[in-house]
Amino acid sequence: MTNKLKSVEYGLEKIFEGAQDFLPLLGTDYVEFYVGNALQAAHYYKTAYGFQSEAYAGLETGVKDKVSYVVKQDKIRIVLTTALNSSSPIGEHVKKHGDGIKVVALWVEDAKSAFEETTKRGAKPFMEPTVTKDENGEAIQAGVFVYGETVFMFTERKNYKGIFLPGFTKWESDYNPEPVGLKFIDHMVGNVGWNEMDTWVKWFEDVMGFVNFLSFDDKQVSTEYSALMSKVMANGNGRIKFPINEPAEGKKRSQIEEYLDFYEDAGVQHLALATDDIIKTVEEMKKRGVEFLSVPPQAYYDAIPDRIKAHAENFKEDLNELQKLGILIDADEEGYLLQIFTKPIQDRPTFFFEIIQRMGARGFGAGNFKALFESIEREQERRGTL
Ligand code: TYF
Ligand code: FE
Repeated sequence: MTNKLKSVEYGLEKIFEGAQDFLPLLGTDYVEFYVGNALQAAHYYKTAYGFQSEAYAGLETGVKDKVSYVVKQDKIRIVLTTALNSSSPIGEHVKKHGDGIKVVALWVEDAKSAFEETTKRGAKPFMEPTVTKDENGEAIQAGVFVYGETVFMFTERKNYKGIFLPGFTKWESDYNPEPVGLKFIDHMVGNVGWNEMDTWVKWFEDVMGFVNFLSFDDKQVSTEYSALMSKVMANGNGRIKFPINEPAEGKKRSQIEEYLDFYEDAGVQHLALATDDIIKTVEEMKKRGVEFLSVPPQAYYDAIPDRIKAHAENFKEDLNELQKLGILIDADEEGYLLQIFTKPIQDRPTFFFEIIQRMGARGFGAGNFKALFESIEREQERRGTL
């Protein structure tokens, strides 16, 4: 847990040296959940998280087999999709996994080239380059499988001027709760099966041209009961980060194992959403009924002044206020970060959100792992899944 800085420095050097140009990524375009009831899910994302109505496709727009709602907050775009009949692969996905992320759309200049370059390097195709058009222009999308049934969808929209993608109409709604201050996706974490970590690290290196810029082994990431390993993969400019977790042997069932058991596959475990005022964001989310993991014990907060002492001058937040909300604090040589985790947001203990505010720090809160995993274990204990 201590050699963070060294690995960060090493990692960044490697990123610049090893940067690949066969797959330039402009950012995360959207994340699509397959859910059992998209109408209700969209309401939850608006009410509880302050997302805004953006676009819609369904029966009213001529789509017969599925419905999608697009919601947006600053740079974060989430699509909620459900099946309209029992033979839909969307329904099959929900039957197997419960609600969860099917598609991670990556914004590219050239979707056809992204598809060719990645499949040439071994990616399994999900969808050949496909052009869609309407009066606002055309978009091109192509998809490849990543872990489990999850898909990376290369999305080219330079010739599209419409609201989201062809086929979608603007979603006008009279119900518009205020945003809570969420800005962009900081990172997106995948859980993979036992002994699959190395395969996926290599996949991200070979197929996507990513580099492994931080690693945590099971000795760093363990509690009395459970353990995991985590490796952070990042693209050439370091802006797109996909950490990967693999379960490790512990006395009891780790959260990663629990995820794999209930999702019945590898898949996306959490999205970290960035804010620049975590206190305001979390207070607002709590008011709207979002549930977070329990507050760590007093001893955790007693150790914080020492942990952040190198940044005491820049540290603006009131520790008591952070403690009251259960926000975690970590620091490295470059700065500090504040983070908090929701409970799983569907009935299966699978996907959850992280809210993060970076004040210079580039790590992932390794100093918080123990306290965080103990909070997660208290939840597992409560539901009898530890
Ligand atoms: O993304 C991360 O690495 C942190 C910590 O199962 C973390 O948010 C790591 C593993 C995990 C939950 C959170
Ligand atoms: Fe995270």
